[in-house]
Amino acid sequence: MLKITDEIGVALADGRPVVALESTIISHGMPYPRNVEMAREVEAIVRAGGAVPATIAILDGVPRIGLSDDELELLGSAPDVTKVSVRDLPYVVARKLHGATTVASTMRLAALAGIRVFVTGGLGGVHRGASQSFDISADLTELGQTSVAVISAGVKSILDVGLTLETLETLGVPVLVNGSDEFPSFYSRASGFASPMRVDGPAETAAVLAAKWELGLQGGVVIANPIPEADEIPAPEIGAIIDRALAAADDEGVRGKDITPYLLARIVELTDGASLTANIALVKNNAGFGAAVAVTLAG
Ligand code: PSU
Ligand code: MN
Repeated sequence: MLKITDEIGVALADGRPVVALESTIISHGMPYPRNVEMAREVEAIVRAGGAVPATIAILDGVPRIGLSDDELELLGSAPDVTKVSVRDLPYVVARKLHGATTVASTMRLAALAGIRVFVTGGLGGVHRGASQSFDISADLTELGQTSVAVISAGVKSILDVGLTLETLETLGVPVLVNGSDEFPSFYSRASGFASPMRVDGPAETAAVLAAKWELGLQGGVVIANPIPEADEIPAPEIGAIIDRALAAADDEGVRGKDITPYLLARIVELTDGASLTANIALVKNNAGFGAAVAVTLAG
């Protein structure tokens, strides 16, 4: 039921490095047209790093591994693209809809295709106030069971960073931080939480992935790659904005799967676009690192 491009199919058959990329970040994470520019740039960075990019989405109900430029444009601009987590996959396939895949569903489709390294911007996690709302992203359950490594810039403080790290521990998911003793919070390098496990560079990272999977341990690995210093928004500054965005979401009664896209768009507005610039910079940074991890793992 998967449609894999010839280029990716051949690379996988030859054991060459392939890097999965998600599409919710394109359709629901950033405004048009910068979302499409970002998607193309990230693919180019993965290629320059010696790996084949595999952007994953669902088009007309068909799960697709690898997209053309026109298809990226469609995902970034069409109004009728559903945000698809794992629970949404069967409905979108049966109804032949367009779907943008989250971290959870991208991991699952990547694993079905045989791809082990996946680059994105931010992970879903335990939302603030989850003790009342029960809002915990399916990204975490997927990390507990599907053997794909996910490179992100950590967890944004629209989430409860501490509870997200606790949940990942419960699920048996290693959380590595590249080159830092502190777990990063997406827009900034600081979060107030120590790195659960520190690695320095792609070789040390790939060694942990190989060890996990050679031990027969099922499930994913979180690799947090802090935003470069030059691009970061200091934690107190973005923290105040996030609090305002959360209050606005509350006032408007935004809930469930709409909450993350709503908050991201609101934060872009409240920062006059500075959060979007930081978001794009960190995804590009992750693409270079992810390609290096995939190349090391394949070699
Ligand atoms: N964080 C971002 N940008 C995003 C997302 C999270 O900075 O685009 C998306 C990812 O696709 C992630 C999803 O998997 O939101 C989580 O949504 P939910 O909490 O509904 O599972
Ligand atoms: Mn949720």
